[in-house]
Amino acid sequence: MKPAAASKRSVVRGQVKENEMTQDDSKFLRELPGVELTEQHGLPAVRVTSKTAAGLVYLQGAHVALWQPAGQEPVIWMSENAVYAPGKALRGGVPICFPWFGAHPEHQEFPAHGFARTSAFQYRGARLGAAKRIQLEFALESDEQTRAWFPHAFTATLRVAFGRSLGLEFTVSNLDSEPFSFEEALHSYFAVADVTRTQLSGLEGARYVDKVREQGVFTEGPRTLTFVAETDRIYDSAGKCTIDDHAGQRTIGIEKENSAATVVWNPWRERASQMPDMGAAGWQGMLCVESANVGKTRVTLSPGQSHRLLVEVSVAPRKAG
Ligand code: TA6
Repeated sequence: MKPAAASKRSVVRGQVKENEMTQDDSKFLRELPGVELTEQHGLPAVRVTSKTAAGLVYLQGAHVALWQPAGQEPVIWMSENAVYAPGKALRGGVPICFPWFGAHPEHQEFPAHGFARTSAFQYRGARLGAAKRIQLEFALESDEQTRAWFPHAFTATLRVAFGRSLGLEFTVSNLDSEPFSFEEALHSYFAVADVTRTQLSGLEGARYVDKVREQGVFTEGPRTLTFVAETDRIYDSAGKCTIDDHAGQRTIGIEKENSAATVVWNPWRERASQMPDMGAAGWQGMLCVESANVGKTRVTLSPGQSHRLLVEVSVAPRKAG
């Protein structure tokens, strides 16, 4: 990684494959057909309704809570028992974990998974992108409150593109005069018809830390993953993953850029029963596959540098077999 003196637009960790969200220089508009500022469950949100998809993003946490391409069941899972209240993390959707993942390393009393997911983002507007995807932009800027937890000047921006595919682009910029490090994850909950009949491919042969087995380090075997018990793993993996949802007869493809770790999580029956916002049967209908930079893959930014994490999600009918 190049040290300091980089321009504000420089991006760390090698070449970013540009997508239409990063290439597009057009402005985000306050008003666009199919985009509505609204309130849902008492929280401010932006709703997208187009021929290709429906979407919903809460301003709290820039939390994507719905992506439903036309003719499909929702692809992003949201708990029926989620608690919607200011400052309370929502169960489901795509929580943004930033600037740390899990518990804070020194201050256990700080919010789990960082403060981004419970902070109010600004809505900056919408625009129509390539393939008729409606793009939204949300931003969080450091202030007195964030400095109490993370003493650095930064901006964090989420761009979301709703269409037949879902695009997510999370950018962190260092506006400080000192370098800083952070962890990040787009903690995506995907909807599956039955997790016990779901396979995940793309992690074969990858090393992982298993939180369920005392943080032990293991190497994944040559087969696709199946799910039979609580799963909570951080894989060294920058590649594509595919969820094969047998019961739902569809596959969900998750491609990413600038993410060196993939977190896979399902709490399973017992742990889920201790999580009131998960709902009794909720765990069976979800699988978290999270695009992350955590632990040893945390990101360090020099003053003026930015880091961009890109995720593209697609859905397709399952091929027999
Ligand atoms: O990403 C997996 C994980 O870190 C798990 O350890 C699990 O606790 C989960 O996130 C949910 O965390 P939350 O703070 O949302 O309850």
